[in-house]
Amino acid sequence: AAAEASIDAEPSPTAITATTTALLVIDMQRDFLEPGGFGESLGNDVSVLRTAIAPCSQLLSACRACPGLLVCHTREGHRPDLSDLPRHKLMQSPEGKRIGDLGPMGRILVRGERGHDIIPELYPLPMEPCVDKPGKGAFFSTDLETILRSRGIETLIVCGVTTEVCVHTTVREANDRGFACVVVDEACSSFFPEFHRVGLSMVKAQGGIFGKVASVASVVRAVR
Ligand code: TIU
Repeated sequence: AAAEASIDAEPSPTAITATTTALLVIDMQRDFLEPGGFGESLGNDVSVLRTAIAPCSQLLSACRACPGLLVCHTREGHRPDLSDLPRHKLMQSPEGKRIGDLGPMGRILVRGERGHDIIPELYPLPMEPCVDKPGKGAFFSTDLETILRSRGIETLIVCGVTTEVCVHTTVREANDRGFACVVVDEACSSFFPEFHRVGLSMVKAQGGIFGKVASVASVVRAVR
């Protein structure tokens, strides 16, 4: 298992050590991946996001099998009293389908509801931290940085949804905080395939301005 290994990434390889590396699985929640949730309430077809599930599952299995490698999950959502919900975010969805409204999976994007939780295929194990975040970035208003620093994490392998929103925002936040990021192409997805493609191009342009991009296969090879 990756005592020291290299991920074949673009624009250049990334050296990793298992004990200073974390897999960060972003927002693989029913609210984004199943009909009747937050993603659909914003006018999106959720089916395209589901292409990321199998690749995320492959990554998760490989990383769980790598001794010392931290697996961490995030969920976007709000307090039941909606006291952490900005008004503009509330007003983004049409009336009746707003955050906090009752949908087929419970109250939309509210913590503790069925729709807010991680899909069963990728459900966190008891010892895997799951960070609840009110925003798009996983560092804003959360203890993710504390969790990563206390473990001495230096590199993040990032997957989840959506590429240009929560994945991008999180990677930008992480990069500025000194974490090297590797975004895993097929294990991320967007409601807009073009945004996925261009989003990843943005990450790896200019010598890797926010991070690097790798395939599932190259990450699996490195952690084996
Ligand atoms: N998790 C995440 O990306 N939240 C979003 O709201 N994404 C959209 O693309 N709307």
